[in-house]
Amino acid sequence: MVRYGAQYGPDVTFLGVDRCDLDDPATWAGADVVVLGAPFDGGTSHRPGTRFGPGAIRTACYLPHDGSRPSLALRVDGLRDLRVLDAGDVEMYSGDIERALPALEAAVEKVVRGGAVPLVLGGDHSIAYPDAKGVANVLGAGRVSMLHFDAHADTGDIEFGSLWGHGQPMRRLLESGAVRGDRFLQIGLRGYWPGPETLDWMAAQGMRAYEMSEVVARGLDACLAEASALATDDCDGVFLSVDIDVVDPGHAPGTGTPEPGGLSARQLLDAVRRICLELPVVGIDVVEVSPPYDSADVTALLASRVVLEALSGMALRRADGPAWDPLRPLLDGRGEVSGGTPGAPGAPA
Ligand SMILES: [Mn+2]
Repeated sequence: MVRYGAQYGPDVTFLGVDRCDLDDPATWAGADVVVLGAPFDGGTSHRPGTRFGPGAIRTACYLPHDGSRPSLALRVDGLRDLRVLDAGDVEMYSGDIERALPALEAAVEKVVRGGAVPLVLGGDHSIAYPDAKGVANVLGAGRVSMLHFDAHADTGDIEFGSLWGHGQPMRRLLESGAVRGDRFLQIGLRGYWPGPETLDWMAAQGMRAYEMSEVVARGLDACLAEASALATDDCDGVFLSVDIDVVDPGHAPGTGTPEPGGLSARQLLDAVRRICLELPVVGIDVVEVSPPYDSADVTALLASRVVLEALSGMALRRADGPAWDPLRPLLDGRGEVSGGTPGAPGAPA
């Protein structure tokens, strides 16, 4: 197979890291993290454009695209201390969500089976379903908790007559059994959606939302400490899903459904760094960057730095601890770390 590359625009990698081809196991043997682009906005309910997110996040940086980013704060190089490869985009035609999401799920599952952490660049938030489901397909239903940064709960049931869209992935994940309701932690919710019926459903699942009002009252650090303890209680790993609209539109204007009153860019970067440093993160997605609505690349740059803080945190976690590897010990015969043929694609979403 030939590497698919980019669905839109040039086939560039995240800040110049080496490329790989998921269909050629030799090209990603030994990878710690595999970047996947999910250039999909067919699940968008309002302003589209996130199909251009992966390309913007890969390239938004004024420094050389040389596959190296030494962190001033942590004194590690997330792109070099870890083996980070970019597998290009998964082909996801916006007009066919029921084909696009399973294609992504199969790619994520393949990455996990190979012993690498999938880092998915969205794309609208509908991709969180295949992302977390693809991880759970390997590590086990209910064994991975969710830390979800967002202005929105994304727990809608049927929207515009469809079960699939960017307002519903979290409900579908719970219904599928991939993630337990009582290990589903949401941070940054605010505004005027969803309504009471959906909030009641969320409460009945045991979901815990740290709304912005609580974050402001208690402080983000206290909320994160509590959420982290829950996320690691009787779960083997953590999936981190970052909707860039958790950040205030003043710091992240390039997104489809902006909601005033969010986190600062600084708060999100610190939170992502801390989570990836302290917790066994086994999958990440960064979603809802919509370049057509961005201004001066502010939002794409922030997403780039979210990715780098995640990788820097993981790199320091490994440097600090003998048992860093978040994934390989969990595979327990379910993976094919030794470089064999990656497993069969997951069931259709
Ligand atoms: Mn959102």
